[in-house]
Amino acid sequence: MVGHQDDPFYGLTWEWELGRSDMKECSGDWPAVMGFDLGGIEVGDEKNLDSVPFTRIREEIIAHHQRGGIVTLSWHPRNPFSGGTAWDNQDTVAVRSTLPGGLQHRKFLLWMKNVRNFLKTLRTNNDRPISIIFRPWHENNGGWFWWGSKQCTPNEYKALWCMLQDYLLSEGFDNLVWSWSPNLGIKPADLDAYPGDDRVDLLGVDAYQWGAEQDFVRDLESDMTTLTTFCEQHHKLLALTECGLKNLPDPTWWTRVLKPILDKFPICYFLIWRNAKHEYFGPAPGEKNALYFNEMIRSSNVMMLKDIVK
Ligand code: BMA
Repeated sequence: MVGHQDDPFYGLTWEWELGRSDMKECSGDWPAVMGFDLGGIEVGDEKNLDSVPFTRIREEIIAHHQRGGIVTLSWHPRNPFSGGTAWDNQDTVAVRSTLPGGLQHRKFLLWMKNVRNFLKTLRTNNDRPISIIFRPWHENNGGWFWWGSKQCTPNEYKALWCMLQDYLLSEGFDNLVWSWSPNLGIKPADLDAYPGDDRVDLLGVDAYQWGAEQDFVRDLESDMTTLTTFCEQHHKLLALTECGLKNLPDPTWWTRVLKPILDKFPICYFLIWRNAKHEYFGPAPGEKNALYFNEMIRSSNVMMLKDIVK
């Protein structure tokens, strides 16, 4: 399945217009999967870290579910220790501070409650909870978030994961598909932070082509090989939980670079990152890459919304 982050909120040439989507406008269909982010919900903000009102996020989650689509949520919470952003990676105490006995534990309980309160409102028109692929604490093997592997130990990371999960489970959420996704370049030691078979349903990797194409291909094939084996052995779902080539300098990237890799692995979706003006990752009408995107989605193993709604 094809996914797109923040698909219905903004595109290359527009913002906040209802009913629009760059992907739909160049392909005729919605992505099968839509990704949204909860960053900012923890402190009671009305808009998320990318200026999307949470009321809009709720409406689009419900709309996408009602049309038969799949929703995935990430969360880039602020640094509970410093008050900085999720990228405030200067200290090595932030994770520990959230845990029971930690200085920020009480504050973090409130933050989790704000997440809970939002998740509780994600219900169908006939009042049933909407299934969500929930993907907190991602890219932890990088050193850029306060929950990164340079910022906390694997045990602290797992304690953070479990605290959030146990809280939401105790609040009755049985509609969350728990997704764990390190960043491209997975090393054996990174699996020390894997929260456990009883705590993860779907594994993935976040993989962008920032540098040379051959490095991206080599690294993604290597990580996907590792994860495919892991998922087979542990009976988990596999996805490419974030991906993209920023601003698509090579319009043929979809069919020439990405698709041949995807074809080799049993992934259930790939989530293309957002189309913001200063950095876009998906196709848009009038862009040359849209031709190649459309060619990619014409393949029988690539599914947009209409392909999954029968
Ligand atoms: C990053 C960038 C940021 C954005 C963040 C959360 O990859 O796109 O601009 O704030 O994701 O969506």
